[in-house]
Amino acid sequence: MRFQPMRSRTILLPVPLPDFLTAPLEAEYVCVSSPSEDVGGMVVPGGYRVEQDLLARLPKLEIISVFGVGYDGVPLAACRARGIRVTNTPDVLTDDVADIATALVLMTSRRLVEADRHVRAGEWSQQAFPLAHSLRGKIAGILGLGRIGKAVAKRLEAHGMGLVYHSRTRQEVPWRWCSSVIELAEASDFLIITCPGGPSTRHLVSAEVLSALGQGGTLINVSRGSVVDEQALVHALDRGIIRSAGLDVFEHEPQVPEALRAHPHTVLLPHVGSATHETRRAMAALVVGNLRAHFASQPLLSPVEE
Ligand code: A2R
Repeated sequence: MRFQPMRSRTILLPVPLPDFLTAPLEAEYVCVSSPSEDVGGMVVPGGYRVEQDLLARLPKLEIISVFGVGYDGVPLAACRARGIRVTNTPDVLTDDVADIATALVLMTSRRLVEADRHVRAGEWSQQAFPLAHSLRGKIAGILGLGRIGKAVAKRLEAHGMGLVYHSRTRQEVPWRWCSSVIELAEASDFLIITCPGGPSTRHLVSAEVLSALGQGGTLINVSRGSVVDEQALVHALDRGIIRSAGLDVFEHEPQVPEALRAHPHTVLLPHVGSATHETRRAMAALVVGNLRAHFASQPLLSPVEE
C-alpha cells in the first residue's frame, strides 16, 4: 500500500498561485481557497492586502507566509497582537529586481523602447533615430539602500554612474547619504525607488520631489506604486518637469493611467521584477520552508522582523 502523508494542517490560499508553489503545499497540507475555522497558515502574494475582517474569520491562524519580499499588505501590528507569525522571501529575488531597475535605467536613457518601435514601424529608412543620453557621469539616487538598493548601486557603478542615497539610517558605504528625499532628488539624474511600500512611505515621491528631480531627471520605480504620487508623476511628465519614467509598479495594479501609457518617454512593465523561473521557484521554496519550519517548531527561515 502506498504511503499517504497525513495532511492535518489547513492552509488558506486566498488567490491563485503558481503550480510550483501549490503542488508542494497540496502534498503536505489541506489547501483551501476560502476562510474556515481550521486554517492554521496562509500564503499570499507580495502586496496582497490581508484585511482585518479576513483575520477575524481565521481564529486558529498561526502564520502568514508572503510569496514576495514586500509585506506591506499584511497588518503587522494586528498579527503581532494575535501572535501570528509573518515571513517573506528576501535575498533570493534581489538580483533579478536589481536587473530590472538597471534595465529600466538603460531603456529610458537610451530610449530603447522608442527605438524598437522606430524600426518596427519601418521609419528607419526615412529618418535617423534621435540621439539619446549617456549614463557615464550621471548620478543615480537610490531611495532605500537595502538589499535591492545596494545591488542596483553596484550595477550602475559598473555603468560609470555616480551614486547617492537616502535611507532613514546613514550607512557605512562609499556613497553620499542625503538627509531627505528632496536633497536626494536634487542630487540625482535618475531617482530609483527601492524602499518598501506601506503607510510610512506612501507618496514619499511627491510633486515637490519630482520638481527637485528636474527637467533632465528620470524616475525609476521597482518597489511599490504607493511610494509615488502617480497623479503628480503624470503632471510632471506632461509638463516636462521631469524627462522620463521607468516603472515596474503602479499605484492601482493592474490599472495603469492612460496618461502614462500614452506618454512617449515612459517605459512600463507589468510588475516583473522577480518574474523569472529561477527566482520564483526559489521564492516558492522559501514559502514552503517557512511553513514547514513553523509547524515543526523550528526557527523560521526568513521571519519578518519589525
Ligand atoms: O530607512 P532604513 O534605514 O530602515 O532603510 C531601509 C529603507 N527604508 C526607507 N528609506 C527611506 N524612507 C523610508 N521611510 C524608508 N523605509 C525603509 O528601504 C532599507 O535600506 C530599504 C529596504 O531594504 P530591505 O529591507 O533590505 O528590502 P529589500 O530586500 O531591498 O526590498 C525592498 C523593497 C521591498 O519591500 C518590496 O516592496 C520591493 O523592494 O520589491
